[in-house]
Amino acid sequence: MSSLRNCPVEPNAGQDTQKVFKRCSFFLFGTVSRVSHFHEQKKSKQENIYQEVARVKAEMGRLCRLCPWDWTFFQGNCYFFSKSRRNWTDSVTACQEEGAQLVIIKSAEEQSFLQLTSKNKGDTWMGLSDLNNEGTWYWVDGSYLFFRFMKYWNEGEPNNDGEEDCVEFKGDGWNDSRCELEKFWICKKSADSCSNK
Ligand SMILES: [Ca+2]
Ligand SMILES: [Ca+2]
Ligand SMILES: [Ca+2]
Repeated sequence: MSSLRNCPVEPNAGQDTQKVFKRCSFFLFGTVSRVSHFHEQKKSKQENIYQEVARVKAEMGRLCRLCPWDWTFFQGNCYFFSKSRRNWTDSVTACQEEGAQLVIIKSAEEQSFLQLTSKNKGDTWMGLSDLNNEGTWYWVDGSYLFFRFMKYWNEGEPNNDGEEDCVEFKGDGWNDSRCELEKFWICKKSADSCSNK
């Protein structure tokens, strides 16, 4: 078998140059084959990696993000719990700027979830006021407050004490408060649908 030993850099005097050339050709061919086989293996490993990356990318695209990263998903909607405080009107604007609304409550489950979150955090604005007509409560989307939600008022509220036209989560229930006071706020918008992506 050919090896590097049989393939001298300088053929000795008297050696058959043609034989040496033949041996060296075998040796070189063997070496080139091994190197090329190594490169093939490397290439195929690389291709596998590329394929895997493409597969993971496709999978990530398929998994749909329901809410923006700092929003909370709950029963088909996304909620933003502010970290700072604003007055009621500025809270309405802050939510609009996010393509959302100062929160409008539609169900008992949602009410419990938001009330508890606010209780742990501090007084928090919702999208309900009687700014347009004293004593008549409207949500920011123009819908009126259903009778079944009246039970969420704290005892003795709403009392319009010193002109209170905006509603907050306070303790275990709702309170009408002065709109110019700065409080936390909650925005709400529909979650994205995975089927659209
Ligand atoms: Ca009023
Ligand atoms: Ca009022
Ligand atoms: Ca009050």
